[in-house]
Amino acid sequence: MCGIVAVSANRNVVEVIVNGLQTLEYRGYDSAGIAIIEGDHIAIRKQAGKLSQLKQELAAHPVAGHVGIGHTRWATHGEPTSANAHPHDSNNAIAVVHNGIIENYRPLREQLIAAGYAFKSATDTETLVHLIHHYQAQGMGFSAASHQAIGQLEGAYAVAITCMSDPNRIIAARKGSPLVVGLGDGENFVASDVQALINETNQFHYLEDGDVVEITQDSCHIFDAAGQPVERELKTVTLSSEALTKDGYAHYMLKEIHEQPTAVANTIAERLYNGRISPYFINEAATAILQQVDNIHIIACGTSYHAGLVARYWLEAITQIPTQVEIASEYRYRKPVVPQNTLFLTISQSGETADSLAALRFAKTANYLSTFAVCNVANSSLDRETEHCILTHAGPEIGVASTKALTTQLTVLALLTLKLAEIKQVDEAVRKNLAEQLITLPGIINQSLLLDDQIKVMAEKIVQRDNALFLGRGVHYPIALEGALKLKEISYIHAEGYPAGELKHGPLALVDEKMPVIAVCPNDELLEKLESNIEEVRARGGELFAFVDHKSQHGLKDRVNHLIELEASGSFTSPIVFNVPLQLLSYHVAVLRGTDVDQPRNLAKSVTVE
Ligand code: HGA
Repeated sequence: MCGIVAVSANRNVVEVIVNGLQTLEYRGYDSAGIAIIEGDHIAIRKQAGKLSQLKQELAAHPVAGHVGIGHTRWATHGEPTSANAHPHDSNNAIAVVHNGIIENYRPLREQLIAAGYAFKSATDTETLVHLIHHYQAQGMGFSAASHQAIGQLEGAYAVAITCMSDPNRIIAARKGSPLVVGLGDGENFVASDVQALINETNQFHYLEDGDVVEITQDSCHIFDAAGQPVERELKTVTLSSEALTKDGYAHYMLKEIHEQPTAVANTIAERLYNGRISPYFINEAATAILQQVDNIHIIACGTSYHAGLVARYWLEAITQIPTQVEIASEYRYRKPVVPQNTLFLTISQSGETADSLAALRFAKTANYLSTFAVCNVANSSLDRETEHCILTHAGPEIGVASTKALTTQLTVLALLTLKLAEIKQVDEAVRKNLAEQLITLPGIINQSLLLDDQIKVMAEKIVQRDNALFLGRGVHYPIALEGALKLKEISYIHAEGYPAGELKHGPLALVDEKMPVIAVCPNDELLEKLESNIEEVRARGGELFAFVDHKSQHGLKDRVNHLIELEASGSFTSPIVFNVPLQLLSYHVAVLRGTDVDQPRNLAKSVTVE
């Protein structure tokens, strides 16, 4: 959350910074700003609202210069106003952009106010810029003052700093929030992720926690947490800038929903061969660990947590390995008991989710057999810090509401289940059937996408409602949770997901003719039970929407108000298939309500604060 771009070059850097911020808007979009060294002063432009507001401001009041920093914000401290937008400056001598939370900002702020500094914002960030100024005023150079001030910060941060007295240099640092350094020819860059710079360079250093970097047009020096010069590997990143466009779709979310057949096929490719998991899936060391696993703890947040919940049903039913799933922000602050031979597994699209990373860091100190992760971003903090990372091959996901990332997470978790099934010597015919279901999955998802017109009609029935209930049973219960989350996130309709059997224990009281109830009804051993739960809703006048397998012998046709039949899949991959029409349903409801589908209010994609 919050995106940072900083550039030192021999050309005007304003456009490079603004273009970089555009790709980082997924990280936060409540305000944006830029600071450019312009002759004898630092020119700052900042605006509340999206980057488009800043662009208008820049068109009205242009700036130009060879060195600058930029920021797109997701507020944690102080409202999303222009005053609280970054960059923050101290006496127009130093300017700072920051992603994260400075936890000790209150005492620092009080000390600085006592020393005579006047604060212009309510942010935690402003303390850093005055602190650097304070040390400079005592005679330190830009570099020494910045290192000194950064060393005093507690909490999480990625920062970039520019300074009038050393106008070619940018100093940046990270601890807990992501930051990469891009190297160009006569120009160097810093950004929150590689996407922001991919039009400028493909050469990147991934900074480690505690690193401080100093760049000028023609130099780049990295220092570790102890202040010692350090080399970080230079990586060549192959990411096409086309992957970051909407490709003709109205929204990134819609494009990403439609990319799912390909994303799943890419995630399976080379990992499944002749009905067996191939050595390309995980290496021998990881396989050796899986051979010892007696328990699994899955820790994640949001949509990734729902992926974990589905995996628990698969892992326990197919491999009989006891599996617990927990929300990372809860797990990290309790004292979990870790039985012998327990595998820690965390799931995160970005690989930068602060709570999941903290859980991983705790797990590395606890009695776990090993740490595994499922993640979409190679070289992310999670990828680098976990012992074994299995990448999803979803490609960049820009829409804040996760779609193809979840589908590919589930695909990886299904492959992992199959791998463990091989290790546990589950019957070969069973395993073959699971593998076949995975192979046919992209085609079946494609069929679900063809239901779009029917789903749009359903969306029109829901668009005026204030609340909705999503029901599922068994492995489809997490899909009901995810359906509700998606609707909340992008349409702002209050929605809850429930295991259908739980209705009578409370939520049934909410049901009347104004309550849409959306039921996920696959053709499985719980279908009859679910039908009874649906009857309970019908008897109370709730408006029923059902998604069913088209081959099932359900008796729902005359008992629900709206019914959509899906191409039948096997029971293993069924939760993945049923999730797709729910994504489309939320999407169409949100479009009809006129919300900002790709950038819903109050949210951001990569949640790098706790
Ligand atoms: N704490 C700073 C930065 C916010 C942030 O990184 N959000 O993810 C602020 O509120 O401005």
